Amino acid sequence: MKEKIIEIANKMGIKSIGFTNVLNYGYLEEFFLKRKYNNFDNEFEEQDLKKRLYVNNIFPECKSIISVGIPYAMGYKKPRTNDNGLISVVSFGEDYHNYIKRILNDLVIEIFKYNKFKYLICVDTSPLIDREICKNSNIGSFGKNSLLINDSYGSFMYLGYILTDLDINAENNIKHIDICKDCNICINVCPNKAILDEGGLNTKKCVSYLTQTKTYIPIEYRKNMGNAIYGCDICQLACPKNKAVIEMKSTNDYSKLVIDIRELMNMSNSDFLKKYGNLSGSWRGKNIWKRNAIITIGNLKINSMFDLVKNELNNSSDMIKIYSAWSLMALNRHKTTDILNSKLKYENDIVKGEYQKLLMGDLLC
Ligand code: B12
Repeated sequence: MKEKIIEIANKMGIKSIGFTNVLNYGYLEEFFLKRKYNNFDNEFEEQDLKKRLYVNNIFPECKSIISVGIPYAMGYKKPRTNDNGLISVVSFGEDYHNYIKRILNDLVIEIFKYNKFKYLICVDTSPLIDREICKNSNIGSFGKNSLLINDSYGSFMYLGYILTDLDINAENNIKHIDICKDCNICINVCPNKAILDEGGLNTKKCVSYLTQTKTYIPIEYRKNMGNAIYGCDICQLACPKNKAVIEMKSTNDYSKLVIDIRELMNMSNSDFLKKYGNLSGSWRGKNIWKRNAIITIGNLKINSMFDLVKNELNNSSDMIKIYSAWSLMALNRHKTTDILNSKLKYENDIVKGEYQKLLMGDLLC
């Protein structure tokens, strides 16, 4: 069955395919508890460890897993822009959740011609640990930046897998192979120092996380977000294992990753959905992109947008007000001091507290 599935997948153009029978990930429990204790985890992860570590809690009939790595970012060069935002190449083109699910669905249909089975397709949104499952399926090895990397695609591969009730005898590649050795490039380039010296991530510092979270972004992290509107590619672009992929020839127009922030600032929710709703990076909604645009304006010192941001001090959202005040301070401290002082008496305690912090000079930008 295994050889037949590989043959079918290769015929469909899927080159990175592997299998595992490991269904019990209890061996990771200590690692997860330590991460939580160190506050390195985040709100995007399933909190119930039983759902994350035991595949049969998600799909009781599961006996084996068919995993794939699907490449992206071929020929990717970060588009240059001095006065606009940028979204990550992970969000280029069709939402990868739909794209990978379709590929896996087509694979199931093809395998069904030989053998019917029960299955569940997972891409990103399952509580299971995609990278551990795919590592065990021999799709790749972990880099220090915590990404799964292989020789064909570097780390620029989306991961997906099919939980099945098939009896497949897999190799189960549980061991960690150190592919980075003395290389520390990703650790050194990460603007927020989110990558730990020993490998792995303090996810709460990762720029990708900061662009997606709805929680408060500490002032000292904002500067390092640069012009990121969604996601971050810095550790991957610097990784030597990705050199071949980004040097490949491609007709993809990556300038589509540049986001017009002036337009974004004034967009309605429905216009946002029309323009960006089909991108994987739009899942957090317009206001989070808008918050990131406001941070970008401060970081890129786009003085021509001062009045545009100033208007946002009248926004009904505390979040938008707080970041606007910070951005205005970054643009023009003198002018903003007067503006914020005049607003203090109208604001609630949370917003007032933030304005006062900025007025006291607690501004690391
Ligand atoms: C929450 C989440 C995030 C969070 C947290 C990421 C994190 N590192 O924990 C944030 C928002 C920061 C994020 C960012 C990104 N994400 Co994300 N994310 C997820 C999600 C939904 C869960 C991850 C999770 O469970 N984390 C908990 C930790 C413990 O698991 P882990 O990160 O996979 O860690 C494993 C290994 O990396 C390794 N490991 C971790 N630390 C260490 C330390 C050492 C010393 C060693 C040896 C190993 C090791 O062991 C862990 C257990 O197997 C997964 C999908 C899923 N369901 O798994 C996608 C997923 C991990 N994300 C993905 C992508 C593409 C990204 C971004 C590149 C997007 C972008 N351009 O902005 C960045 C990359 C950031 C980075 N350097 O990891 C892909 C990764 C593909 C790949 N080739 O690895 C996934 C698998 C989605 C998918 N199906 O394609 N993501």
